[in-house]
Amino acid sequence: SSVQRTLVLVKPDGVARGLTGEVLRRIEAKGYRLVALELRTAPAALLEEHYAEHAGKPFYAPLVEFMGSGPLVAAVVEGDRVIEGFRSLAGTTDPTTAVPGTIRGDLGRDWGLPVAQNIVHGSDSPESAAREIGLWFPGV
Ligand code: DAT
Ligand code: MG
Repeated sequence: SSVQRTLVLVKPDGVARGLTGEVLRRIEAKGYRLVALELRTAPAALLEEHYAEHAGKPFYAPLVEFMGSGPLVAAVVEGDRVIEGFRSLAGTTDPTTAVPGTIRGDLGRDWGLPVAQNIVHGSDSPESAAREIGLWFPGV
């Protein structure tokens, strides 16, 4: 079977703008299932680990700071090819050029470098999903 799990984050900008429900609505409307869901303010150590692949890049420190700037919503989402499928729902990284119809394309605003604000995170591969779910939801 091609049922997978992915880690989704509604980032602090999405939560602050009241878009949590809209993001979850799109996930559920697509037919994906929520397996775990939690509102929390993430400590820097968790965020540094989550974004370890970007350590050393110019946007790394501002990204970690932004992600810890307020509550976010962390979720484990399950479904057929959901890793690829949620990335498709989310749209590309830059909200200005993300295709309309996607979360970032419809709802994202230009992020004003160096602080990146594009509403959602989704794991980018089965290996990332396993690693990230282990970090955010050790019991799941
Ligand atoms: P994605 O979130 O689409 O997987 P990513 O993993 O390459 O993108 O980067 C993680 C986050 O870092 C991304 O959501 C926004 C921010 N970011 C990425 N590239 C950036 C850049 N060139 N300038 C500013 N922020 C950036
Ligand atoms: Mg990524």
